[in-house]
Amino acid sequence: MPSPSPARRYTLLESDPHAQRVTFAEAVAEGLGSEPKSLPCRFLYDEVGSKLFEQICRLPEYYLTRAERRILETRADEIAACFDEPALLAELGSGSSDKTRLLIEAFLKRQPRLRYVPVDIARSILDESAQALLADYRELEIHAIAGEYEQGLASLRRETRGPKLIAWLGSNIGNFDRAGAARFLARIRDAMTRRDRLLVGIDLRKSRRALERAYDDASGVTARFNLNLLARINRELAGEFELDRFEHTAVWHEPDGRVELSLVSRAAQTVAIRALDRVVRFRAGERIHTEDSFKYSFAEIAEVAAAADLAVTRRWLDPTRAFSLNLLSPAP
Ligand code: AVJ
Repeated sequence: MPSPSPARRYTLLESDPHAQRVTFAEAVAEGLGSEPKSLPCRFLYDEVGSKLFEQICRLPEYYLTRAERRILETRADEIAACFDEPALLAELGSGSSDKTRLLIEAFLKRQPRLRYVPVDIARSILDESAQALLADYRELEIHAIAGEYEQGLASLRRETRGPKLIAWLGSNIGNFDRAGAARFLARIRDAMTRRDRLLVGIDLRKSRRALERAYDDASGVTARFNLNLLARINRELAGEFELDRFEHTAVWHEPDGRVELSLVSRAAQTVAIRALDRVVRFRAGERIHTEDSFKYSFAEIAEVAAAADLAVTRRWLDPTRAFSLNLLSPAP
């Protein structure tokens, strides 16, 4: 039987705009009005920021993406073989679904068709990558969800015809602190049945040198990515930040297990943000905390999993042992 055309194998669910979280303007007013100053990292990913992040993934210093891809290249078949019935593949924060192709191919060697449910906030990227996947894999059916993780999970909870693999790759868990990671894993757990599995990419603790370089590369791409947050305030909120008066920094805090990204004011200065009708004062050396990237030991992975009623049943590492892929199952 011929496969239906790509268009007939694609559905897109757009999240309710009223379910929207805090707007950029509200977050900026709140974060720059606080002491110490901070901005939520999710605002780093506008169109410009997403492009810069793709460049980060190709940097020689940023080992994460390559290490994870390497694991999938060698282990995707083994991961798919964890299911003894045709499974569904879901992905939180799917982006370009680049690495996911390896999982899709592994499942399609074992089952005649595959339903893939990517969840991402960027609708245009979802559409684009879905079209490319559907053209390449005739046995694929895609139900894309454009929205926050929460919407995706609500919809995934209803997918119970067979077992599902929920992939959460790229060490995106790293943006949560330990308690937040446990809480979010528990939300995912709530959308799982006993036969479902969660595949989580988690970056591991390593030397300060390797970590600080990964987040402050020689070519300055990560600095541009971070400074884009100020550029975005200028673009969207008529801000008057002079980007060269702020410095990007990345500092490894060993006890917490996190790399802290900040923008440090190079001098005492006052910056107007006209759309907010306010000015923000900076002391020389004052920082805006923009992102945390948490790194894990095996014990820490087991702890956050257990706190969410999940157990680590399999783990795969890349040859340099920099990065881990973890298969989590509902705890018995
Ligand atoms: C997208 C959260 C996985 O923490 O490595 C990379 C974000 N920020 N370089 C990471 C990021 C600066 C990235 N995550």
